[in-house]
Amino acid sequence: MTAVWQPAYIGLGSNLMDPALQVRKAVQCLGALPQTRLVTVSRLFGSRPLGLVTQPDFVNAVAGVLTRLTAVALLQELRDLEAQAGRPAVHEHWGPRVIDLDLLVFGREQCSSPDLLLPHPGVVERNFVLYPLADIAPDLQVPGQGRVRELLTRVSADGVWPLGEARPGEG
Ligand code: PH2
Ligand code: MG
Ligand code: MG
Repeated sequence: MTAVWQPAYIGLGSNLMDPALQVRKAVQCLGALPQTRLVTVSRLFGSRPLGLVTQPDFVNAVAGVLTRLTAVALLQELRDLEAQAGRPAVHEHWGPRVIDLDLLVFGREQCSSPDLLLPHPGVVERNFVLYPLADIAPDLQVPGQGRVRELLTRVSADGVWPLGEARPGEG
């Protein structure tokens, strides 16, 4: 455990077994993690699957927490939550999943060990990460990458939409 409280951002994704419910349940679980406080949660977004195209649409969101855990300890907690939610330890790469919890940003840490990449490479590449992140932290400086609102201008808005609003192209 580190002595100071660190802000961390966690990406949530699901495309199986009532994805919106899976994401909401996972958010509740984040709020119950040891040495951790849930601070803020983005809206839920629908998103077209990246990777295998023959899988259901995803629901994605991002949560912001304050934690006294280390990045490695928090990552382990996220893996435990994934397993509790019924996600098999071995699954198809880029395939469908009940819940995916990715540690996106942890304080100002930058790390590229085989186990832990910080910031998560998906932050700058994936609109289904950046749109929810911009919902709660547009001014966040992603270590080594830039400010969220600027990163957002580099990705397309294609295939990501706030849930509850009409899907683009559907009027
Ligand atoms: N996660 C994946 C693979 N593809 N596509 C969307 N839209 N959202 C995701 O969270 C996602 C994905 C693997 O983690
Ligand atoms: Mg992921
Ligand atoms: Mg993951």
